Amino acid sequence: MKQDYEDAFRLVLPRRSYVVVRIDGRGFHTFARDLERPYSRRLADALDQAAMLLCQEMIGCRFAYGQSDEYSFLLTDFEKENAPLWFDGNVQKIVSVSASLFTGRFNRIFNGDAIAAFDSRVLVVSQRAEVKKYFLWRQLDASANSLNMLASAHYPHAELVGKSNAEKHELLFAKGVNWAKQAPDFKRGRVVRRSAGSDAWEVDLTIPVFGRDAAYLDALLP
Ligand SMILES: Nc1nc2c(ncn2[C@@H]2O[C@H](COP(=O)(O)OP(=O)(O)O)[C@@H](O)[C@H]2O)c(=O)[nH]1
Ligand SMILES: [Mg+2]
Repeated sequence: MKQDYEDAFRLVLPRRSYVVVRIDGRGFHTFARDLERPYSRRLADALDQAAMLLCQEMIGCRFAYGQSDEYSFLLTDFEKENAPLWFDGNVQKIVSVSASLFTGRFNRIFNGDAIAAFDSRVLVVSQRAEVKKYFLWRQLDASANSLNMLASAHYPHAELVGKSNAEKHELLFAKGVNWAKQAPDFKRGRVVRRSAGSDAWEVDLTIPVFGRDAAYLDALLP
């Protein structure tokens, strides 16, 4: 049974690569409908707590970056000879256990009426420069999401369709709202990383714009 059926779907990650695991809330457009707009601290805090648990649990986790309803985790196994890879790189284990741990912790902390679900996917990136680009890409998405959330808290959807980012900034300005003055983590996202000189994990709520301060990601990436 194992050979004929289970092993046929056994997919294993290559060794000594950068591995990204991304968790994303399922249907959060609906789940978050009644939450604080434009930005919910309750939602962000529960996501951060769930991400901290995964950072502790995932072997080889270096840091995690989160925004909106998602968190991306970077895993590596090449800093030491014979460093282990989480679940020996078994993809089905990695995606299912990461999603279930994250989902369990999130729901316990968030303590809502509806059950939130999260999907998980795994990506393999061979080049360090491409890993940087991946996190730049997620942060660009964070800023775009953040502006859209702010704009839709002040204008009906119909008035925003087809508007450029510059036009959204102007519309907000007309109501005395300035996106630049929002909390830094709601504009740029958050990072879970090891505290300096300790094994404990902490959330950094004041991360820079990755594209402007290259040193920040550089220090996090092996
Ligand atoms: N009210 C509120 N909603 C949020 C917040 N952060 C994320 N969301 C919602 O979460 C959705 C996440 O987008 P996405 O993953 O693309 O859509 P999904 O497929 O519906 O989960 C956004 O469209 C928002 O509706 C927040 O801070 N407050
Ligand atoms: Mg989602």
